[in-house]
Amino acid sequence: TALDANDVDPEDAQGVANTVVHHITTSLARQAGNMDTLAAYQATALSVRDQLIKRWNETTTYHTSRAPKRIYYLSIEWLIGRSLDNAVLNLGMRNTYEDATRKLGFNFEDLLNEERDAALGNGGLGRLAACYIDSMATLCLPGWGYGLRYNYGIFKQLLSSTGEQLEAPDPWLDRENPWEIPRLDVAYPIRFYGHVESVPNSDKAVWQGGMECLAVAYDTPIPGYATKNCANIRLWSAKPVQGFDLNSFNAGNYEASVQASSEVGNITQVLYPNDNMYAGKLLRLQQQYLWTSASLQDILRRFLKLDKPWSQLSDFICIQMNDTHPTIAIAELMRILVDEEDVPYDQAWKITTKVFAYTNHTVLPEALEKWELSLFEKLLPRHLQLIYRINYEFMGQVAKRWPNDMDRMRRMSIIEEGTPKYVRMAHLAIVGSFKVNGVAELHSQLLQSTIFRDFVEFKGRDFFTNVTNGITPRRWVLQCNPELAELVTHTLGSDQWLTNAQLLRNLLPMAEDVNFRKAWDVIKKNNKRRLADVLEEELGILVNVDSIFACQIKRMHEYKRQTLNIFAIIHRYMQIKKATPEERKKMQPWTFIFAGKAAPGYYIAKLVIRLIVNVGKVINNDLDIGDLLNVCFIPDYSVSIAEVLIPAADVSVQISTAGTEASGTSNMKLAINGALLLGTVDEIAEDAGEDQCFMFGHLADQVQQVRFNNSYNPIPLDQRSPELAEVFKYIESGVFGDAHIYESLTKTVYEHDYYLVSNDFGSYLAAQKLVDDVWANRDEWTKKAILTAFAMGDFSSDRSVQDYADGIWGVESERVPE
Ligand code: DL6
Repeated sequence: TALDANDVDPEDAQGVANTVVHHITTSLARQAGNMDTLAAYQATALSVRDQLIKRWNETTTYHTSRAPKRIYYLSIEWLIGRSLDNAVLNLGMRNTYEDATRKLGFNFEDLLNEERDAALGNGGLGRLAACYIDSMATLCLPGWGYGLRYNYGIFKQLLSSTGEQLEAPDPWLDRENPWEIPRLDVAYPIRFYGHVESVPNSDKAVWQGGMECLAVAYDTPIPGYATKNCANIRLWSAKPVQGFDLNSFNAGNYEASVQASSEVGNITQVLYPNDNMYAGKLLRLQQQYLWTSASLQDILRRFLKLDKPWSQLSDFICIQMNDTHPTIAIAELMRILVDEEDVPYDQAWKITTKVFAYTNHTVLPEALEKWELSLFEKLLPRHLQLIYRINYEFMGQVAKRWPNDMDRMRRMSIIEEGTPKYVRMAHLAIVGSFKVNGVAELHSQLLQSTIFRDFVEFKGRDFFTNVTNGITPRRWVLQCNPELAELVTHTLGSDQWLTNAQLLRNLLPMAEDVNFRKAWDVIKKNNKRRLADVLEEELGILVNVDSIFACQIKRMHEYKRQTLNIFAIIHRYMQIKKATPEERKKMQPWTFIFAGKAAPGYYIAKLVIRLIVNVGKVINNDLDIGDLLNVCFIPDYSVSIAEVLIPAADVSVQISTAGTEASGTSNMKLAINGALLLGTVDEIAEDAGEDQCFMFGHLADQVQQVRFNNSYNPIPLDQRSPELAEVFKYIESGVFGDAHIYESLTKTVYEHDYYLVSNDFGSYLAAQKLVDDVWANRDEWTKKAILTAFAMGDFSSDRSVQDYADGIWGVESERVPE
């Protein structure tokens, strides 16, 4: 009987079943005849994990022997979701595991549902990292991800009976996590606070005292698709250096004896639940430093084994910073080189600035990280000294280039003057990197013409670049929409599109093929039924599967304008109520689906959820309107929920104020699954063709002027948008509950309307009307959906990651031999 992963034939279901039974009796210490679905899931996961570890070891050995340049992707968030289905698909063992678990009396789908999501992220940024590591493994790039092992991921979102968001903890590690490998022997010391003593006649200093703790490694192997290569995400957990203080314990003071340990444990306790909004909390800076310092120590330890001089560091290492969260790594590398490795300051700076590259994910000012200087100095005194020196040299260069331009110096400085003073992390990231990129064409252009304009003049245009985001077609088609994947593979005659998504373009002519369209419609309908069942079971809402499923699934944020959508829904409801039976017959049925979390402290975003839920209650219970309109808010949005929602969508609602959404990746997932884009400016509209999309609203270069007018030359709402004024009156009449509740929300629009909700309302309604018209001709609709989906090849994360590898990282594929 084969029990060792090395001996299992990937197609031998019985052999695989034996490995599962082996884990039930040994790892889980249970009777094989007495296991529930949870135990069966756990044993199956452990069996799959054996396969991953085998590949992980082979990859590590191979890469060590080849000593290639490596890429390290530093991301404070990793929104991985579930791993079992993805792993068996990437290993090419999905069918074998399905058969094996059937032999043991289980339905594989049931096992999949036992898994908890690894929800170590807020939204787009963390999910992007997860897609990128999948692509790095699939492209066989020698690379690892580094992050934090939060004991609690993003909070669970509950809804009160009045529609308010409530937050509960997400104790995802309460059950054993079969996907991680604890590396208790890989632990690095981390210091906080303390004081600095300078070393005379040298750049060096000695940082000592304060609080010391350990960062301990936990590895999550990430298998590539159709390759033996397996990447790794190394997550750090904070541990006290000593379990407890024995002296206090012996003196009978138990509380004091464990105090240090609980303080340290707090550092990696919980993920900050803020998306596109920075928190400014000491604990967050502790997280950032623990993570980046441990990662750097780990990276440099591997480099030192190569026995190369420091001057060659950038020949072997590239570090990609996913947003500014890891920027302190720049100062940390300087500290290690100067203070610990005796490298002179100037040389250390040359080495450091060839290693780091920085990706910016937002132009929103409220999301740009800046640390209060006094807090920074207290926690990381040596790093602040180094940042002062970096800034001093940098300001010198600016002054040389633009003498007496104090205003420019003030704008560009890493230190923001004022009371209080701040350390601007984006400025440090730019000054310390060799390349900076935005995440979509428009976003990268806006970065260069707005927040980083001075830096473009200083560094030159080539320093800034664009790498458009992407999503993995393995999880976002093969795994979540197996019927569509099968249709594509069958029609193309091969599954190579899964690693070369550009091949999808070859299917564009199928839009004209009536049989293909029929097959397409059947799949969409099946996916819609699957979602409708969930809506009925979970929310008790019966929806019409022949209605237009319009999905807006993303974090709740004013700039994303869920407001525009819910106000337009109310408008539609009012129109239906007014319509005669004859007019109603001509109307198209819609089901609007929302999902997304609001940051716990974001009052307005939470109010929008409340409005959506309460509007839904009224509309869904109004028998008079039949099934012309439904509104669903699915609580606790997660990667797993997205996997059910996305294949079922007809319309992808992407209606952020133009220029505010850096890239938006839900749109890519929705489009590749055949949802038509209803939105403001978006790069994917270029590939899909604007004719396939429903675009509306002011453009990015008009926004500033409109904003200015809204604030300084305001005209009353009933003139700006009579339709919206009517909607507000309706809300104020109390139809959706006590009108006072929503006053602060409507006030944001009545007054300065920073996000142009009123200015874009009319054109949004007009765009929905166009959707209605096309839906009336179902054949045309299906053609557009097919043309959209198969034009999405460019938005594969394989393309994005290859762009990074070629244009920024300078790393090459190192495929483990078969
Ligand atoms: O690049 C990934 C993702 C984009 O798709 C979204 O458009 C953007 O809003 C998001 N940005 C952030 C910024 N966060 N911080 N800090 O999450 O990045």
